[in-house]
Amino acid sequence: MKNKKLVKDVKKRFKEQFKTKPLLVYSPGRINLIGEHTDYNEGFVFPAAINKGIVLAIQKSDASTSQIVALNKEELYEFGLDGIKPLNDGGWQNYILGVVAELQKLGKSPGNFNSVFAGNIPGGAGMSSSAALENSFVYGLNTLFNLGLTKEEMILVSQKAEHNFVGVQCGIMDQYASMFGVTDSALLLDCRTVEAKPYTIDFKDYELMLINTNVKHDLSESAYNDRRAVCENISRLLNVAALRDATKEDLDGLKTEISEADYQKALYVIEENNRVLHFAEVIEANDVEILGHLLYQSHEGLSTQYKVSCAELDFLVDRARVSPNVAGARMMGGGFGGCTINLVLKSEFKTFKRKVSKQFKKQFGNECSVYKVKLSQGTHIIK
Ligand code: GAF
Repeated sequence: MKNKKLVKDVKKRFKEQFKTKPLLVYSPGRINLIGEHTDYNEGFVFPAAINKGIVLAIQKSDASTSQIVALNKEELYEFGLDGIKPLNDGGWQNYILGVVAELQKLGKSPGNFNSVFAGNIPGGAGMSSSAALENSFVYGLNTLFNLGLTKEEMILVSQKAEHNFVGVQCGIMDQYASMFGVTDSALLLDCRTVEAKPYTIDFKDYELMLINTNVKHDLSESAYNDRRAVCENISRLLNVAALRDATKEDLDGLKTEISEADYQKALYVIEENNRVLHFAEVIEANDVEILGHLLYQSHEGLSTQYKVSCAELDFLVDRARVSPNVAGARMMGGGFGGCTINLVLKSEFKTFKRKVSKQFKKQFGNECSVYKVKLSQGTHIIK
């Protein structure tokens, strides 16, 4: 669904349900050019906000409870502001409850509110619908109740909501990209200083293609937290603040103390950090061959060293590798499903799309989805 229609539908539903005029917030999903699983190692990432997102309509309420309508699911949830706890069976509610509870912890309690939200980010695609949802609520509540939080503070609220109410010990990449996105640009983000440099993206004869496997394997949350724990453990053994500070030589010194599997995971992180910085150097010269090569290397590391890929993602990257029309490809996001990101020759976009879709269907029996995205502005009020 197009963003304009999304705004129209959310506005209409809010009016029907709550009979007042809302504040409207748009918060986008994100892609990531390169730099996967480096954010929680205080390393570098290269994400961009996209033209798919969440639209939130929100207004203060005098009632003793707050109401949220999730328009895509046609679900209404009502809750009180006291003693907020995560729901046991998970679901979208926890992202929002988490945001409200984390605001309360900061002493920035909002009052009751009514809200309607809907989105067009495909779920489980690794395009951060969760960060978009968190950011839309923290931004909306901050504006509505004059809580005085900066954008930097708001993304920390979103991240904590995810840690404490959803149970994923995520880094800061998704919330940052969704909040601070710049039109036509990707952000080289240093996850230690939480400062970013925008790069205008124009791959000339090439463009980005996302291919969604439409699968999300169960492992994703526990495996994510496990990977983070491995990295933190190795940092402790190396006596550094984070793997960002380690070199391959440091790691080699630990070889007898850690398993080969953990060694490879940490090595992946060190190498991926270097790849992001290399990518940023090459992007200005638009040397598509090197950029593509770095994407393939990133995937290889994610698949064979960090072990967060899956058969569907590997298949898509392999198909890209043998196509003369694709410069590079890799899995994107946390892994175990979701999308690959591909650098495809513009003139051959349709041909590759047709071919890869057919091959995927033949191999796995289900359809993959192909998207083109525009790099867009971050979270903002819709006037
Ligand atoms: C998920 C997380 F939320 C991010 O913080 C990041 O770690 C990513 O996986 C992997 O790069 O999207």
